[in-house]
Amino acid sequence: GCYLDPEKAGMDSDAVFQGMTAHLFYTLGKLATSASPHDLYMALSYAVKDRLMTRYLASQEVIRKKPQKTVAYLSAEFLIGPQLSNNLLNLGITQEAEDALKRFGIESLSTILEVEEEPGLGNGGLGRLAACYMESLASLQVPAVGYGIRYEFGIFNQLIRDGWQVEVTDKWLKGGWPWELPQPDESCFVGFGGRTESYRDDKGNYRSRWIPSEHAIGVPHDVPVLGYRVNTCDRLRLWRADATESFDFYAFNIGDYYGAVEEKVASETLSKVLYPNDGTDEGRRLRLKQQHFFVSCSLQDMLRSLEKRSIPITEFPKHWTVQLNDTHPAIAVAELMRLLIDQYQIGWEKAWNITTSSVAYTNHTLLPEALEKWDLGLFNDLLPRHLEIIYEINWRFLQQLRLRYPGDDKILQKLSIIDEEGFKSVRMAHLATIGAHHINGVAALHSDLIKRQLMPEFAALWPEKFTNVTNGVTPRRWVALSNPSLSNLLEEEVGPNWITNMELLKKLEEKKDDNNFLEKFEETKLNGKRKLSSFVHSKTGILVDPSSLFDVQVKRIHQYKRQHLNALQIIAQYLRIKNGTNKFEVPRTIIFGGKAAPGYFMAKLMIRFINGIADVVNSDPDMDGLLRVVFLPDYNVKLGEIVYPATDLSEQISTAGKEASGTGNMKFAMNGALTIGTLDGANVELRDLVKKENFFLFGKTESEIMDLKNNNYSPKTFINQCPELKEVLRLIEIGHFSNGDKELFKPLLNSLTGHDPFFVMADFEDYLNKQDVVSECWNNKKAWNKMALLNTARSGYFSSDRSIREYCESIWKVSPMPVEITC
Ligand code: 26M
Repeated sequence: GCYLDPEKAGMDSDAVFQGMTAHLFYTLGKLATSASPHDLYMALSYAVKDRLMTRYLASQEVIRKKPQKTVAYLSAEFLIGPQLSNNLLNLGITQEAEDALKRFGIESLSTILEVEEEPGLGNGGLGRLAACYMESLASLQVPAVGYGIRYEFGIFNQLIRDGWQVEVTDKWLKGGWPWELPQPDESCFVGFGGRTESYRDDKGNYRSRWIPSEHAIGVPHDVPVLGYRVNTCDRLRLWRADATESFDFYAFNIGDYYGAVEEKVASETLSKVLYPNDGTDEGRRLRLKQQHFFVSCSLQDMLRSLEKRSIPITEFPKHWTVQLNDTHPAIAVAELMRLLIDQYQIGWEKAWNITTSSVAYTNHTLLPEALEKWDLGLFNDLLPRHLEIIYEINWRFLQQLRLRYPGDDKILQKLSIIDEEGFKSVRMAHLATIGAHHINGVAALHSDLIKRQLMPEFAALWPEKFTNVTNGVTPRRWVALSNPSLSNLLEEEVGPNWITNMELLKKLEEKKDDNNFLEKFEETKLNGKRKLSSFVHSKTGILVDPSSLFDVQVKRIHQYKRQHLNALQIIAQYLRIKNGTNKFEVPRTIIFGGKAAPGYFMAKLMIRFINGIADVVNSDPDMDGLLRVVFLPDYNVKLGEIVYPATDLSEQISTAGKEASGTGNMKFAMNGALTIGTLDGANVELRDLVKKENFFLFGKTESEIMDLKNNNYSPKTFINQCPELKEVLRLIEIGHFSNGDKELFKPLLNSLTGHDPFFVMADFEDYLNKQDVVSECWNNKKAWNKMALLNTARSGYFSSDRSIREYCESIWKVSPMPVEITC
């Protein structure tokens, strides 16, 4: 029963042209003669979506007919980026689309790709990881559903005004978004608030019943996720919150029309906006509502899929494996228990068995301020039945602990789901750890620190639960799509299969001393740098030289990521040039990009600081040809695609032990950038893979940082030992980068010279010295190119295909299931 109209399914340029023409006319109501680039973008996207449908429906049928375990990836964020280019690539019709566009008078596909709005449904690393994982799941032909929230407003757009960040609402849906399929017939009903009641069932057992005071409806909006050159097309199911009509009838009847409309508006705000916090938990009520909303819809959806196929609910773990992307969806543990016990009348033991054999949890952070806790009062208010269930889970867990550690109340307090100190709260990481069969960190060092520092007692209790899956990124988007010039060279050299088997790039090692090849490799980089240079000029008016060393730090702005360490180093270089003491005449362009959480004052001040330095440096003729500083506004996926291929030096300079993994580091290395970095997150593994002589290491190790912390770390000691650092700090203090304003950067200076919580002062000198080594290397272009090539050749391990294979084998126990198209 599948539909194969050539205009909808044909893969040649003629069919694509016909498809576009039909969509322009019938879907968009436009004549080809008056179509704007946006119209053509829409028409091409609809034509591409038609071609996804055959594969999408065939994939859903395969799962329905030959039931096998499906991965449910639960994430509050999916930062999927632009869709058109990726779908063209995975379908294999990029050239055909280009040819079709020519017939509409469009010379280059990129003019059409540029008008696509990207859905910013994530903050940064965690959301982007979820998107890479969906793409790899489909490419590996694994049945999977991504479950999340269809925020009406994604991460804010960032403007820079007078050097400060200004946030602007992201209205990504305004021009229409062609990639989603609303499925209102599969909507779900979700309750909030109210109270519980106990009653006796037919068998005389006491049970609890939840009577919510509010409801919302979740309407699924499905985004097809096609794998690379395969028929598997998985589903990203994003829930939009809608108002409930029926429950307001009472209010309507007694005449409270406006009251009823108010509740309607309130439930629609549920999926209104993404919280832009990335790393700090604010404990907001609406955020918990969002989490419960999408988790409840998703679990109901999974249970319903069993019912539809008449599979007993007790077989849930055979059909679904549920992965929690951080604790944001951790309420799933309680919600699945509630659904099994209250809706399906399954007993506690059996329900707990089902829950713990299907749920697994990925931790993404050790930072205490990022660990989610919910005030007990707030939690009880919003989810009273869930709190009862959590108490029961906790009581049984604590009983187990009492047996193992008789009389040790300390350990009970420490591991309890309920934090009894100060304001009582629910610790979501504990709930997730107790309810999951596996808990994994996202890089070797991070997973090790989870066991040693974050949850040593849990790890001792359940050593077999704790594991590592090092993050990865998809080579389709981050090399093939974003870096066509490098991709062509790779294909010439190792054949086309590197795109799905990145380990093939190892073959490039043979070319490491081949001058001719190294020059070609360098040329691909230069192409990327030319592209970025013209982008920088168009967005900031700054002229940068594509032959200079492009030194880049793009990521969310955070103190632990230490953009200010980079900034201080720039000032030191500036001073050296001013004093005539700079050793290496290496022209550098230092580029920053990233958003600060709107309520994170220090991060916003760091942006202002970088822009203050940029103003001074870029307007000083002494810096011409030697130093340029650029803050690129509004860093996002689209901009990342321009930045990674254009980078010579990747800055991965977080305080050791703080960055769980990092994934930008991997994208840079694949694209032939060298890394200057600390032994943090996945940098550790990156350095091992590319070999230490091809990585610029600096800074204290995690254990050295711990020692400093335990021995009353004093930044002053380090400042006093380093005259250059003193000079740098003095220059800031006198207002050199703030037009004489001595107050502006005081909070930053005070933090660095006072407590210096992220050990910037401790690592400064080593960092500065390592930057000299970088410059020295740059002066030997052949040696540099060789190192860069070895980075590309040895970074195959960081393909998300490898990560997903590991999840499939060791955590999910699922295998690929090819999809055939039979019509
Ligand atoms: C929490 C509460 C309220 C609102 C927002 C949040 C929140 C949102 C996103 C907290 C953290 C969020 O993301 C954290 C994150 O992106 N972590 C990063 O995950 C990457 C993928 O594993 C790692 O590579 C990074 O090292 C890690 O910082």
